[in-house]
Amino acid sequence: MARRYTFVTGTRNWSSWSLRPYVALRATGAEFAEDVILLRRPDTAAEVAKRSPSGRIPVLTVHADTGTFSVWDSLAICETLAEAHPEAQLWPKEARARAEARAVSAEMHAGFANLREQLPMDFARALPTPDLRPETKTEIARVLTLWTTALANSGGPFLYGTLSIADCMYAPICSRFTTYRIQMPDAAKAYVARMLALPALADWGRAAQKEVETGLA
Ligand SMILES: N[C@@H](CCC(=O)N[C@@H](CS)C(=O)NCC(=O)O)C(=O)O
Repeated sequence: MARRYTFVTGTRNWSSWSLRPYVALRATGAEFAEDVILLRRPDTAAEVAKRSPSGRIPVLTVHADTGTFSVWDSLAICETLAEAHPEAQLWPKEARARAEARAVSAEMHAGFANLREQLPMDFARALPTPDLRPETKTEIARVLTLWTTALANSGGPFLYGTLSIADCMYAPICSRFTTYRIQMPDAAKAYVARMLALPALADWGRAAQKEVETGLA
């Protein structure tokens, strides 16, 4: 069945929740149109409300042969894509790796509140490291342990071998650690470099850079 998508995203420089399913969508190779809503504007909430029942973006609209429907929330969008594109293998093939990939994805989706607040995504900028709270340091350490353990167990190049939803969920963290010059062990540094070199992230970075240069972000 031919499917086409419309992906509703926020300002690329800031919208970390949009980046996650964007990487998954690109991994499917499917064609899609982008609908960009500028964040931090007086009309942002109204524009989002027109497209999202939760009042949050991202949203993926699926134009299927059987009709059109929308799915909101980053992780739900990734799951929908995994189901629609089994050939992309967005979850690892092996049961234990798949279980762990799901656990770390859920951990990212539900947690790391201090890290997210103190190191907001600002994709195209390089900024000084803020004075990190102890809770933020603990969360950074957890991410680094999680990455290095997964990479050591799988042998890489991505967390569970080939690119999976777990990598998509941590893509904005790769950007944040770069923006705020967070110290990392070599294995984590190499992983971040591999992630940022993906065509999807390079394209996102170019769009973010343009937003910064034109005063949109
Ligand atoms: N749990 C949601 C969080 C989505 C979220 O917070 N999105 C932000 C943009 S990154 C948003 O919609 N903000 C609306 C606004 O700023 O008015 C998800 O995983 O998609």
